[in-house]
Amino acid sequence: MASEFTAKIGNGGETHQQVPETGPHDGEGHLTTNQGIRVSDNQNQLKSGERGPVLLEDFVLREKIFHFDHERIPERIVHARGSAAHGFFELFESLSDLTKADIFQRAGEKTPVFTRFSTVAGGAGSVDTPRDVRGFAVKFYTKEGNWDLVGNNIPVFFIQDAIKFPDLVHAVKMEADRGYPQAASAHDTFWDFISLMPESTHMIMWAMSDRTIPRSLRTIEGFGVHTFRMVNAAGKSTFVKFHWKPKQGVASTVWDEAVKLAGADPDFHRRDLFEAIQRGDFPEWELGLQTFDQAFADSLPFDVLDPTKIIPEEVLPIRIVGRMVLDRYPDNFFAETEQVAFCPANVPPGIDFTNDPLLQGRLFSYLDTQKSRLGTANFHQLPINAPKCPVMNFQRDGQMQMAIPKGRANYEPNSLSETAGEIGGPRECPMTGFTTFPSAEAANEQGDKLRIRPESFADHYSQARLFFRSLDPAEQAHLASALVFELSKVGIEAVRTRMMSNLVNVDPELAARVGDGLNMPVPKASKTAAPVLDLDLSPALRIVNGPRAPSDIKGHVIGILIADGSDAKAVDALKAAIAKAGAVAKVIAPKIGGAKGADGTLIPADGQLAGTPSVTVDAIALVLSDTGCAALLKEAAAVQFVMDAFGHLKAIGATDAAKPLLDKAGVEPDEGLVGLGDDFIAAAALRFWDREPKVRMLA
Ligand code: HDE
Repeated sequence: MASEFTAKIGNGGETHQQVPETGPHDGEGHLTTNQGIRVSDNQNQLKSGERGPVLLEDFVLREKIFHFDHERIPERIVHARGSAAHGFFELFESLSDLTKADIFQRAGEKTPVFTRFSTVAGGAGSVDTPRDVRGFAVKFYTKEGNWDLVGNNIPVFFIQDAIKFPDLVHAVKMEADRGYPQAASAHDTFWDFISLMPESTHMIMWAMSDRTIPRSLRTIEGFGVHTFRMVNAAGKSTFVKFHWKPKQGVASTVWDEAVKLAGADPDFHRRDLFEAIQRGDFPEWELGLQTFDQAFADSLPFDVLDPTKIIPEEVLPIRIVGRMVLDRYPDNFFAETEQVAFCPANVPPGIDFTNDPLLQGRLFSYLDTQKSRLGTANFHQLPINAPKCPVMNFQRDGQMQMAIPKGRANYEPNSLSETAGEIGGPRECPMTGFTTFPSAEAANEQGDKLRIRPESFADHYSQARLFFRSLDPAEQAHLASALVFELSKVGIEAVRTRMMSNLVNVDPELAARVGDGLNMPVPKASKTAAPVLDLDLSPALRIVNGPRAPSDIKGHVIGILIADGSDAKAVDALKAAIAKAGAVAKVIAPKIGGAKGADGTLIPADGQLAGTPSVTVDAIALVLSDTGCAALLKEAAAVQFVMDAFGHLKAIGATDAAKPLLDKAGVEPDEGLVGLGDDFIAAAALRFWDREPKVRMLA
């Protein structure tokens, strides 16, 4: 039955639909066409007679459909699926010794940012949790123009030279003839390419690690990847690598969980980001720098221009210089998240490039791609892309020009400002304008024109080995199992064998584990272009038992499973304890209307059991009575809820009455199975890695 909505039939703007009885009719609230003409009826098109044909004259209808027909724009060729938020960057200390960039001058100063996270391979409508690298792109709206730090959640890349990028992307995306798989690297063409590209081996170690199945966008690190420069007011250049460190800790899912999340909630990461911001739990990252000079660069066993290499933080510590807080979700997904246009070439004076050949290629690509994606060279005028400082030049016209430049002069030099009443326009400024650092390499006019990869880029395996051997044993097992999974989806046996021959160079034991997982003989090591070195390990690279694993439940989501007969007071007490610890409680019941508590009161639910499986929460509490538990034993979703929480190594808090459900789900007692008191709050922060060998056979 209609309440504030009512159904009307008849002429004169009336309708069969339920429409609000009173809607806004005046002023700002009035519906108009794009020409500003007020619309009298948004329910019925203009017809010749009640049952007659539609009239071509109906400009309200035609404009609406015309605009709808053109709603879609080309999606990004990579990083099509993304989620973003507004926020600010706050500087902790002046970096004037390193850079003249205005954003880094004054401690405590805040600069607005817009940050977009993305997957790489899938289309815009793909799911949030495939195994994939995550983009981490930050637009700083500085007083000296926009600075875009367009990074990833992995500090290295697949290739060393931009000319290989189209091949890499073609290989990982849907196969050319069959159009699948979507958003997955587990297929022939990707591994065919990778197995032929030894330089990608280090990145593959990261890609097969837990880094590519993050729990949340809030729990990923970010990296600028390339070596950049900072240049100070005296013209001194310092090399810099940029890092983002999440205050929420670094956390990932287990593979089975990521797969199930894809079905349970394709928007899991997007929703998590939205909900965290809406509830005021603002995601935060610290900006860290690794800075160094040429002498340090020369002391390293690899080239700092090679984007397949890291500088371990044990070798060069990360200096924390500021923080980024994301505190506002976009008002409109398309206008902001979709239309935002990043470009690594957007740098203010004081930040500069190096000759990293991948970075150099990117400097061209992004501007070019925005033209085809956004359709006009004026995309920089869109609100989300427009700098928050004056933009003045003699560039003119083009499709969708939004600005109305004043004056006669649209060229420079001109002398019009010397004429009374004329506007001559802006002028270059050698003092404050962007100047390129005159590096020796850039000024080298002696060198031949070459298509060549330097010798200093030849070592493709030492850092892959460093990464694998630095991981916690649990993560090593995940990595080996990911390789087995992916290569098991490769139909061409020769590709699997070739890939294993590369893995032998990384670590013969890793290759043996993969060979065993595939039930295939391990081939001889492939030929290497440089000797493989045993570098000092870097435990800082670990997620499991690593320095940045979450230590408390702040920001976590805890699922409380209830059913008829649950103790309402116990539910309330648990919710209060969870809230006090800075986490979020989600009450899950068989029916969305809630469950009837033991005292007859209704316990409201936030999620329905079948639609809120335990993969969507970080830990579970079973607040059940004997009768409630007995009922849930006959509900597969309840059994699966508990089985998955156990299998995904999460903490389980339970009342005694929940024991039959625990038993049916195959839960074996361990440190992660606790009561509902403080133990649970402490346990809920963790994953119980020791449990894993009991629940899954890993490579
Ligand atoms: Fe990108 N990349 N990329 N990329 N990239 C794009 O620009 C490209 C690379 C990264 O949220 C595109 O607007 C080339 C490395 C992110 O909108 C395109 C090369 C890193 C995003 C493009 C690389 C990245 C992009 C596609 C090799 C980590 C998403 C749509 C030379 C440091 C930004 C677009 C957003 C997007 C080209 C390699 C990060 C086609 C040619 C390395 C986070 O211009």
